[in-house]
Amino acid sequence: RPGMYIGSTGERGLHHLVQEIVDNAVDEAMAGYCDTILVTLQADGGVRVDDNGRGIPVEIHPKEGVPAVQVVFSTLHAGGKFDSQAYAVSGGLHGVGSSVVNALSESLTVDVHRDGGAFQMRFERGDALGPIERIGDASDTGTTTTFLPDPEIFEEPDFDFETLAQRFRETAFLTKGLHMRLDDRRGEGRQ
Ligand code: TSJ
Repeated sequence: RPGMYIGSTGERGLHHLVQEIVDNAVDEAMAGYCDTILVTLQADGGVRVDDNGRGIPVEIHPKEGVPAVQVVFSTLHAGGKFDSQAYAVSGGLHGVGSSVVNALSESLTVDVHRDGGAFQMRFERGDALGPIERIGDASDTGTTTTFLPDPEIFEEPDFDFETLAQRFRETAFLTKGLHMRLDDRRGEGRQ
């Protein structure tokens, strides 16, 4: 019942998906570890969100027994709050919806750069395609989430640039030192 979590499966619900993901990066900015968030509307209809924060921890979560990043994307109501100490700053209800976005996405990929490594985990309709993998080295840190909203759930899968841009202007205005950018790559060639 998607509407229970995102309100609707119409245009508002679709835009809500982006905000649920972006809120996690904003939390990282509010904690003082991230100053740039880039959102890209991709040619294939998907959305990519990049931040330059610390990267979601990839080590085994002590309570759950799986990598923290997997908890974030697979557990209802688990967001960036698995370390309540680190997240005392933002509070509120931000960042609890990543698993909802995952379940409502035909595909979702999370890329994490931290501890010198590039890590990746992929999902389809919320199901992990495999364990998190180290796919290379990285000298930077950050988190990237790329997702394609499920066309079987969202009948109108088109994002409105201005709706997103206006929301990001407000978020950037309210978050000291945070830069947000929205790129529209739709219509750039074939998929
Ligand atoms: F970028 C993004 F929007 F796609 C996205 C960023 C999506 C999600 C679901 C999460 C994040 C995200 C989470 N960016 N940064 C973080 N940070 C953490 O999760 C984090 C990092 C380090 C530590 C630590 O204690 O070392 C703790 C946390 C919670």
